[in-house]
Amino acid sequence: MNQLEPQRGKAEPAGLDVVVTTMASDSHTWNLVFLQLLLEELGHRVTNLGACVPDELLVSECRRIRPDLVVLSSVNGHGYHDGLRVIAALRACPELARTPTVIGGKLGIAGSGDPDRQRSLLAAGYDGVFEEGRSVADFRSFVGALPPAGRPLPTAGRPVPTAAGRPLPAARTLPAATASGVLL
Ligand code: B12
Repeated sequence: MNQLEPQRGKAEPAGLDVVVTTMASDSHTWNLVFLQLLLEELGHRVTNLGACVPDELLVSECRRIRPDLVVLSSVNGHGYHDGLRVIAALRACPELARTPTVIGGKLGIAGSGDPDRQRSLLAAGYDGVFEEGRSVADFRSFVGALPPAGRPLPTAGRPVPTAAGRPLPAARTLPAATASGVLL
């Protein structure tokens, strides 16, 4: 192998370009390392934005990279509120309005699996919410069902929930995640 060639682990040409990040308030990093390793092991290319990412930087990096998937992780208990703010900013960008975007971790301070919390995150524009428990298995299934990089999302299937006031992207469909990954 040419030593100057970029090293991409087990990434395959058909693998997805994924942005992994947390949000402005959260300084935890091992969750991000875990997600990066998991996605790379699945053959995807990961840009890990690291901890305490300001909203403006998160949005500008996603606009620059134009990823196939954005994965937000938060464990400090502010994830729900940070997540609502960030998804509004991402979905407000026309080029990110259809990008599959999920959130997961410990999103509140009263344990995981609050169905109201998951519902409102989905309604705000997330395509999947993965809170602890079986979340990693469900997340793997979700990622595995996404179309390969460069292929358009399928036109048949489940429409993505949208935030009030956010236009429904044309023919926008995604794989239905299961259990904690909920697309209701
Ligand atoms: C290490 C640690 C820290 C370190 C972080 C160092 C670092 N470089 O990361 C330090 C000391 C800095 C820290 C600070 C704080 N921490 Co802290 N910290 C922890 C601790 C002990 C371990 C976290 C860890 O690294 N786990 C290892 C990783 C691999 O696991 P994980 O983060 O849980 O992620 C897993 C899942 O959640 C899931 N996951 C996560 N994200 C996503 C996303 C998707 C899409 C999917 C599918 C899955 C997924 O996958 C991972 C693997 O299973 C936890 C307690 C615990 N045992 O979890 C508390 C904990 C996360 N911290 C907590 C708190 C409150 C804080 C502070 C607010 C404390 C304070 N008052 O200052 C600050 C936060 C500061 C901030 N601005 O964010 C709370 C959060 C409470 C909550 N959510 O209910 C916890 C849970 C401790 C507790 N029981 O109260 N912390």
